[in-house]
Amino acid sequence: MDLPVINSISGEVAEGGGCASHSCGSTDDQLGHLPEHIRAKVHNHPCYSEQAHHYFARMHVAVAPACNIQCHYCNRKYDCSNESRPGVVSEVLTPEQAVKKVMAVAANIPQMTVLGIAGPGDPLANPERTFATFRELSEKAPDIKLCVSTNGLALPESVEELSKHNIDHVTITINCVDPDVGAQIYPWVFWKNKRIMGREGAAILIEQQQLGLEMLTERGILVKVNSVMIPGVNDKHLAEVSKVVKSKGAFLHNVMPLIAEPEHGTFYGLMGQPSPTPEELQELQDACSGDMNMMRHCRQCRADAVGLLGEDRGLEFTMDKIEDMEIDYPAAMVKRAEVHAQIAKELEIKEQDRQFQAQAKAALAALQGDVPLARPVLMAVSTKGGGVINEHFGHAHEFLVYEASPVGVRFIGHRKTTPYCEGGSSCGDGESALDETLRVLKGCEVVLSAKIGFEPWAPLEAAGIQPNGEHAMEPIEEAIAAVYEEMRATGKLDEKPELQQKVA
Ligand code: CLF
Ligand code: SF4
Repeated sequence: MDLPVINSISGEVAEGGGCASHSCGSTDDQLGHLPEHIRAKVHNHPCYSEQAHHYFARMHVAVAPACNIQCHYCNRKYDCSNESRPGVVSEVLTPEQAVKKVMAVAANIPQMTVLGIAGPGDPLANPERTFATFRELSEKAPDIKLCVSTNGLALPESVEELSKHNIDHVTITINCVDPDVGAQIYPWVFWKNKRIMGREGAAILIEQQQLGLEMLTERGILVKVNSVMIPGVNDKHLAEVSKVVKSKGAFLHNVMPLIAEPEHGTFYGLMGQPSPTPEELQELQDACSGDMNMMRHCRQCRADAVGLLGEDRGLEFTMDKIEDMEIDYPAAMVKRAEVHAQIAKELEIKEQDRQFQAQAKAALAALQGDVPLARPVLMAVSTKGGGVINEHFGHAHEFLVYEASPVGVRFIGHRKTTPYCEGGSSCGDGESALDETLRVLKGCEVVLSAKIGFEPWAPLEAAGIQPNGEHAMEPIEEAIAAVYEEMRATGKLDEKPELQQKVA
């Protein structure tokens, strides 16, 4: 039995990979429900399409140092936590340096399709630097999508300028639509040359965010809303936020976990504000998904991130290395177009294959009657990208978690870990790294990797997680569906996952 893949953008079950009920001819099964002009905007944007993030990369340039508000999860020493992990610092670039860096990366990583400005402060609180970068890039590298992430305070006054530079993707961090909740998140905002404190400041911020959102959607600009889930502060409120932003035309909602550690020196970190658990985050994302398309693959990347989501190739492109690079961008554009066409073809073949298998499954089900209901199973996968299982268990910095059930395979989220072994046979602190991996895989019953060494095998089994290296280089969803079917056929779905409960 091949399972359908559930649309992680719409939440709908997409038979045969999404296109069975739409004559879309799409190369991206998850985007099949979207109109053609929207699909053209998101099919190769790694944040706006879960499917795209396996193939296409993004980069950020840190050109925007100043900020016009204060968030309780932010320490000014670090990057803007609205779009990145707190506790990382990016080197601030001039617009000229940033343009050079973007062109160098685009020439060397043809899969890089999107340039985002996301900090280290707020891009729209630094309009000259941000727009100088966008202006020059839209002229010199017209094949790169431009993207910006903002707290929204200066958004309404920037919408006209954003439209001029052909910016199709804007992220607004909206943590609340109620000033009483906002007063617990934002101690002040800087508005019309004055610092406005507490509830009054939060009310101004909310008003500007909502106005900016409406102005952008009126112009057809795709808006993603980021919200930081802060347990006890806005966790009960974010479903309402989802409803409101959806009603105003937001395309996607990304609920991210608060990261608050004392060593980051943030207000929340120092006062011991708890972060949500993966289960709490998933529960909220599921609750919001009834009203909104949810993003679940965000990596909270840094303001100078380079590469596929989840990887950071920034060290290959430091300014001293870039200074020595000769870049022939017209030639690079030809190469980039070839690579993009190649990926599109690969996706199309995968899509046809999925559709074929789904049709075969539907025909079989019609002959056999209804498939009996079985319990859902969480499975973890290690991948380096490309939508296939191609990472060794011991090298994985993160695992992607999927849920397989009788209605399909759906992406749940990612969980970071310390690689059990960076390679070779001498894994100095491999033991504790394995403990960490066992902890982060809590709730998963299977882990699929390109290869799993002998040593972690027994501890994984003892923790109730079945290691599986039989699907190396296979497409992720297909492999998961095959394992789930095998579990069903061998009666494993009738058993309770008792060992998992022991680990928990
Ligand atoms: Fe960057 Fe943000 Fe654009 Fe993406 S990131 S500005 S929309 S190109 Fe993406 Fe990174 Fe999550 Fe942001 S994974 S932090 S959502
Ligand atoms: Fe920090 Fe970003 Fe908030 Fe500004 S908007 S205070 S940089 S997290």
